[in-house]
Amino acid sequence: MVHTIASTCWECASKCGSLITVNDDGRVSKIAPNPESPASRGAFCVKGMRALPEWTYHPDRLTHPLRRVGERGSGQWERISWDQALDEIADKMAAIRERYGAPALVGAVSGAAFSRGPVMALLMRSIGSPNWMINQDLCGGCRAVSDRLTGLSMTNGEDIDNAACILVVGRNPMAADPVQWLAIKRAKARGASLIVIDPFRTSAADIADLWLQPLPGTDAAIAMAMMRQLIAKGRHDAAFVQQWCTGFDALAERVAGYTPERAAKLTGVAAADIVKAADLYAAGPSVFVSGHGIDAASNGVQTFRAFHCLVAISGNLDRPGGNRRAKRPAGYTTYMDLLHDPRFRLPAEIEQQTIGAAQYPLWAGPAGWQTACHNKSVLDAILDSTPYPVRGMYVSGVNIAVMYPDTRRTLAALKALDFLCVAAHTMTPTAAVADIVLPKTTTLEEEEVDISQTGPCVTYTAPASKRIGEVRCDIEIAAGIMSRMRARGALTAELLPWPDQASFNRFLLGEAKIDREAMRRDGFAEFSYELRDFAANGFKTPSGKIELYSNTLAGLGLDPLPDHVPPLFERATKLVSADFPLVLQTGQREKTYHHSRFREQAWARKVSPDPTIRIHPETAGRLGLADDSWVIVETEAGAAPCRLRAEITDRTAPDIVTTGIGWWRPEADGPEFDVLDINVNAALTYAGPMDPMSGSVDTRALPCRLRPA
Ligand SMILES: Nc1nc2c(c(=O)[nH]1)N[C@H]1C(S)=C(S)[C@@H](COP(=O)(O)OP(=O)(O)OC[C@H]3O[C@@H](n4cnc5c(=O)[nH]c(N)nc54)[C@H](O)[C@@H]3O)O[C@H]1N2
Ligand SMILES: Nc1nc2c(c(=O)[nH]1)N[C@H]1C(S)=C(S)[C@@H](COP(=O)(O)OP(=O)(O)OC[C@H]3O[C@@H](n4cnc5c(=O)[nH]c(N)nc54)[C@H](O)[C@@H]3O)O[C@H]1N2
Ligand code: SF4
Ligand SMILES: [Mo]
Repeated sequence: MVHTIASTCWECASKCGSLITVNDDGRVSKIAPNPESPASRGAFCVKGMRALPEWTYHPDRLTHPLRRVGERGSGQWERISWDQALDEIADKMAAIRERYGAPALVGAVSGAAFSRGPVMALLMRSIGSPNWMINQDLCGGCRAVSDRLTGLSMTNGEDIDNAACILVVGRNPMAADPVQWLAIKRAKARGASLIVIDPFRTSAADIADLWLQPLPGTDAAIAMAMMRQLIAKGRHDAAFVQQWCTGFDALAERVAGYTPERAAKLTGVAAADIVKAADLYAAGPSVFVSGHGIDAASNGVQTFRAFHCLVAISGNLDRPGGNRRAKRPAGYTTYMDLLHDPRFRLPAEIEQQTIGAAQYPLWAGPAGWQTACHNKSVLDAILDSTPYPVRGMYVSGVNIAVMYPDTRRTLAALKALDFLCVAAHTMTPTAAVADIVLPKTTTLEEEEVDISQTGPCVTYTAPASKRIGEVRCDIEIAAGIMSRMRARGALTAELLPWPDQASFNRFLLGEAKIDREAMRRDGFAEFSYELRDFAANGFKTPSGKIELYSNTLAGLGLDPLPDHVPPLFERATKLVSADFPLVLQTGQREKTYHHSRFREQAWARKVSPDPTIRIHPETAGRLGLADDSWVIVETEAGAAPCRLRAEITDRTAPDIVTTGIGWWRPEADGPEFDVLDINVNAALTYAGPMDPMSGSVDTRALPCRLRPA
């Protein structure tokens, strides 16, 4: 019987409420937004509506395990059974574990916003390896480290609907987050003011009351000057600061040097506009909406520290119309709780061996924010055996060969492994160089329970579609690997006791007072929460307060106060000639794609057929670059160029060029599928400099040059 299920899309972290129509044959025929969802309130996007079902039923979908028969990357495969695949994976992993030690095995996944993150972490820990890697040095690592250091715990809790002023910094919600975009438009319609800080004129900038266009990577100076304005005019929340913050005097002294005029010189934004931004923000309640545009940078933690301190001293933390702290029903275990739960961890002396823990202890290892390892350092370990050899990898939910900078080196590292197993939906450039490829369920075939901080509510994703072929989900694959490693005496601990998603989700829900039947029926369950329960639920910092001045940073020999740190291109041009006169920005999101996903879909390729690079008309004229023509792009530190297609627009500034990410062509020859040609990461370096607090690298503010192809 045709029926409709209320569910939650988790194709991305927005987690929009959905209504899924399922046919007699168990296939999904339609996906629509669920206006009842308290988190998304009817917001949705074309990826969830169209790309996800087309991906699930695509003729190129991988439906059974494959074993490589030819050379690595030769594209020759044979079909094998799950038993054969899992036995072979366990044989190879156990042999590497025996010869080099368990840490020589690494698990790779995209992040911890989805259950596959903690599942990968606990699988690797069970095998005895502390090494699981996620994208965060390229994604939200700076925000997360700052949030934790400062003690805010506020990521994703933006209360846009009750804000009088919305401050959007380095975020393009129109493309990246339809939930935020809809909320911003609702807020504008009721008269809230909107400030956008972005070097590119985004759709949000088009509707903003005030658009500040800074030089890339200089935002901290704006935040510092805004704090100075608030303090100078007595418009900070002195009572809140007195009760809940430490280090205010030191912060006030530091920001005193940031006059609007000085900030104007550092950022290229008019001093009067910085003053206006401070006045609008001070009128509050104000919400800070941040994005990837100020993350993934070698000065990113300091930028976030400046904005996070602004949120704190203005009293906008955990109040209506401000930035809510993370909420959860009592008794519920979040993915983060699980990763940090002592019952599911390895002894500290083993976790201390996490790759990157020595250099980035705030990020990796026993005291790190997410306990994961540092990606770039893992690639080094594969190629140089420092700090020790990494010889085997299990990859699920990340397309390393496309999404990590320096594609040639990344591919060289993957090919240098003794054993590589990749779980994927279609043959990707990462899967193409594997020894074993496993067919993964899509999110339409899986059950997931999570918290949306936007609601806040518990979200429920129903396994709506009948599975295709022999596909399995992450926890089933992990359980299969566990049982075979156990049989080979190759487990260190039993840290993944759930055989399937249903039992895992029951564990997460735990003792929480959530009506499970209603949750399954509605696709979500609201729970009650209290704002400003600071006394009961204090700040997780050494002082138990919000740390404007961080003793943790001081103890590591790092700057305990936020500050402006010059962006890469300013530091770089001091060292080199004017050969690379432009600044390259990468990563601009497209509505049709999620990173490297969905390039196999004809409709998406029709909307967006090629990777584009946005160039100001003056610059294009000077360099003789015609609209729509192919352009060769080289960065100062990158090993090789890539090709992108010119789009001439005055949305970008004359010296700044802006492109997206994630390009490859599934129809091109493997194993590269054009990743060395039209993928911007082929033109980037992964060598650093790295943010000293988070280990993040610059994916923007990169010195570059262009020429006609
Ligand atoms: N459709 C779609 N949605 C997505 C994704 C996707 O691939 N496709 N990816 C998801 C993921 S994982 C992420 S991390 C997010 C990322 O999405 P966002 O957080 O929106 O980040 P970006 O699109 O990288 O950049 C946002 C804005 O930052 C600006 N920017 C660049 N440099 C600077 C700077 O120095 N200062 C300031 N103030 N602004 C700057 C850019 O011009 C851009 O307009 O999107 C998520 N949503
Ligand atoms: N130069 C540059 N590089 C960047 C960025 C940038 O802005 N500039 N952005 C960075 C950011 S913010 C991020 S988050 C990363 C993204 O990098 P990735 O996470 O690698 O991006 P995806 O293309 O989404 O890769 C997901 C892959 O996992 C596979 N997969 C396996 N299991 C699952 C599953 O259960 N669900 C899903 N959905 N997929 C599964 C899919 O087949 C797909 O190939 O890239 C980073 N790289
Ligand atoms: S934004 Fe799109 S892909 Fe992401 S959860 Fe919502 S509908 Fe799904
Ligand atoms: Mo990301």
